[in-house]
Amino acid sequence: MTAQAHSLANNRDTIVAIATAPGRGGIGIVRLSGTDLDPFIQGILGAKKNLQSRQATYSSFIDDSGDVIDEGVAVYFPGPNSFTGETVLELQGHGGQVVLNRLVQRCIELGARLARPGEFSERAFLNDKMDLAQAEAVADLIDASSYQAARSAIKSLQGEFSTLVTQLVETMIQLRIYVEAAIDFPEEEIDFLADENLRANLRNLQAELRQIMSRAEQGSLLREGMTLVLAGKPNAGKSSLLNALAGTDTAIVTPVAGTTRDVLREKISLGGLPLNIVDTAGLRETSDEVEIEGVRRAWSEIEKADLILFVVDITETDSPDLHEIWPEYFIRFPEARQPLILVLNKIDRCDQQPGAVEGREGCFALSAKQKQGIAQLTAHLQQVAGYQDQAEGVFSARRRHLDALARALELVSTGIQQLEETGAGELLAEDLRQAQNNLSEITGQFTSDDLLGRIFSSFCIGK
Ligand SMILES: Nc1nc2c(ncn2[C@@H]2O[C@H](COP(=O)(O)OP(=O)(O)OP(=O)(O)O)[C@@H](O)[C@H]2O)c(=O)[nH]1
Ligand SMILES: [Mg+2]
Repeated sequence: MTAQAHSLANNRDTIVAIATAPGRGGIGIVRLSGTDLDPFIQGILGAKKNLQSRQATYSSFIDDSGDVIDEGVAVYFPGPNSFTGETVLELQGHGGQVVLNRLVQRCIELGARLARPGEFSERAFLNDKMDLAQAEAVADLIDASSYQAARSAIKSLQGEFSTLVTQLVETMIQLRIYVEAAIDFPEEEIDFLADENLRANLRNLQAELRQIMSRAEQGSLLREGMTLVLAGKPNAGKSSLLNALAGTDTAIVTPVAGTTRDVLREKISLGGLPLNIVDTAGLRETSDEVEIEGVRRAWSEIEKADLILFVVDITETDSPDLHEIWPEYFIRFPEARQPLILVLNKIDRCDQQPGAVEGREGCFALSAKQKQGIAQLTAHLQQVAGYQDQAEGVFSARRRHLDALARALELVSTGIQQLEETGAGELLAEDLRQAQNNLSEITGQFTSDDLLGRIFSSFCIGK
């Protein structure tokens, strides 16, 4: 199925939206996209201006009674040479909300309708201006919270990811042709399925899928970051550690046990790795109503964490064993698989060295107050996350891409196994067919309208 074959609703309408960020700015842009923009050019720029393709034309923007709403520059992109592939008009005026809203209102009077979130990108996709992974990269580039994330998004936008995926799909098609021919012509002299080349090609395909996955995983990590929850008994120093990691005084720190009650969130970047740190109320039995709620929320955050730092006061803890120190966790989540790090805090009060504790897996010593061992912890967290700074060839990727790659890899692996164990070409052919469909979902070659709707609606308006 080609992109155009998708029938998303209402894509004949002229759509309009403010393309610049809300708030005040030197310039504000209203963008229109549709098949025929002449009525808008006449209605807003006055008598039909002789707009040159992709050139700026200075003009007044007028309302229905000829009053001037604003003065600015109109840029005209006749289709198909535009972002959406349709005819696009950009009205660049002054960046005030009232002025911009009036311009949008004027466009609506003239027959346009407000664009849905992501609708400009959706049209670009439907008109084959970009594939789905690229359209998502536009959103990721805009949302990037670090230089590294932006760099990986621009790579995807330029098509690096899509090209690799398309090449893999091509390889799969070649293999399918070969395998299906072997099934259809079993009377041939040569046993195609026993051919060493076929096996070698399948293994190559498997290796390439693995490699793309690891690059995409890095990209997804950069995009989404990890959620790290600080948990522990009251006064262990969780809030102090949040402040030390964030380098700010976000959380209140006092010697009173039970200081933190609300869940506190701080988004930080550890040398390019985005991390959502969550500070929670100290876990204990209590009759204080507010604190009970705080503890309940703490457990709910613990459940959702990608990584847990369990903080203890080293002067009050002799056991090195988390099972002994924090049995409640293992009782509540008997099958918990989150990485868990035991942080021995307050080493300034004993003679423990900062850093990973020798001979004790997943145990880390530091002083949140004196900021000893924080840099080592940061490096350790990057390592746990599998983050490589300066990693070349990382492209932005989403959960949905990783899932599709993982399913394709699994299918190819089962196919290889089928072939080796039973020599069954039919099963291999079916696995390859499904693997190909999964990969094609990434670029949008094979995607349901439902999925498309969900993807584009998560974009912002005007994009
Ligand atoms: N000596 C020393 N004191 C610390 C250290 N970290 C925290 N403290 C002190 O321990 C007390 C409690 O610190 P908090 O960071 O509020 O502890 P918490 O775990 O957030 O406590 P609750 O919010 O009550 O659960 C404060 O008096 C801190 O100054 C440390 O590394 N060394
Ligand atoms: Mg606290």
